[in-house]
Amino acid sequence: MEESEKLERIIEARMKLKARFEEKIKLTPSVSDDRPMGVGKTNRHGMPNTPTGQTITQKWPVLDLGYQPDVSLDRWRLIIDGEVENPVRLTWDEFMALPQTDDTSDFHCVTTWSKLNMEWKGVRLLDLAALVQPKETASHIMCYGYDTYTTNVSMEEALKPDVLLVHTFDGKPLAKEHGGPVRMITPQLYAWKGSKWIKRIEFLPQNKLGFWEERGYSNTAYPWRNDRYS
Ligand SMILES: Nc1nc2c(c(=O)[nH]1)N[C@H]1C(S)=C(S)[C@@H](COP(=O)(O)O)O[C@H]1N2
Ligand SMILES: [Mo]
Repeated sequence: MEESEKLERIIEARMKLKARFEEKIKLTPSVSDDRPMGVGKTNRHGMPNTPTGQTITQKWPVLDLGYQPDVSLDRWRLIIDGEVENPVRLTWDEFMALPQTDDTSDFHCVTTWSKLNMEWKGVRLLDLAALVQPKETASHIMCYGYDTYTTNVSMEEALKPDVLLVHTFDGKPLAKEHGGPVRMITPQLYAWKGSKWIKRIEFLPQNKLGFWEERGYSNTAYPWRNDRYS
């Protein structure tokens, strides 16, 4: 298939997915709550920039399972499978040939630090979904990291336009300690929902708990509801 034709297909599938999840996305807490818990100026999503219980930091702390996998670009692969019409196993070059998005967003860690206005570049989860075409039965994704980490996200959260698989932060390749070469970010959920060193995204027909979710952290992780634990 021609590159231009491939892109057109992704754009068409993206529009369809957006329409399919539009109503559900509107009903998510970080879009619909009219009394969000938090303080500070209104952020780009209409929420107070500092969710309740959070403190702004300028530094960027590192959290991991005690192991930072080393993934070279030639060995890097991204598998997207499960409840999809068109499973893929992308190489680095194939990933970088997908539509690229620049976005500025905030990062809220459940351990109470938030870092604001982070400048990212990467591929929207929405565009990856458009590529693989989730079946009607898909309701959640499970993300897997090269370090064995897992975390689950509902489709209506995952398909928001600021959920990205990022490879660039502040104009530079994402550092290994922060999940480089590629990690996911979830600005409207606590940051543990974004897998560092992401390796696989599995579309699921029902919810399933990830690493922290199985250990007492919230399934849903809404910062403006102080939704930290289950
Ligand atoms: N693969 C993987 N992803 C992960 C983690 C991890 O241990 N492994 N930790 C999570 C947690 S708890 C947080 S707060 C953020 C931290 O990202 P940072 O280390 O870049 O600040 O990554 C999340 N993603
Ligand atoms: Mo965290």
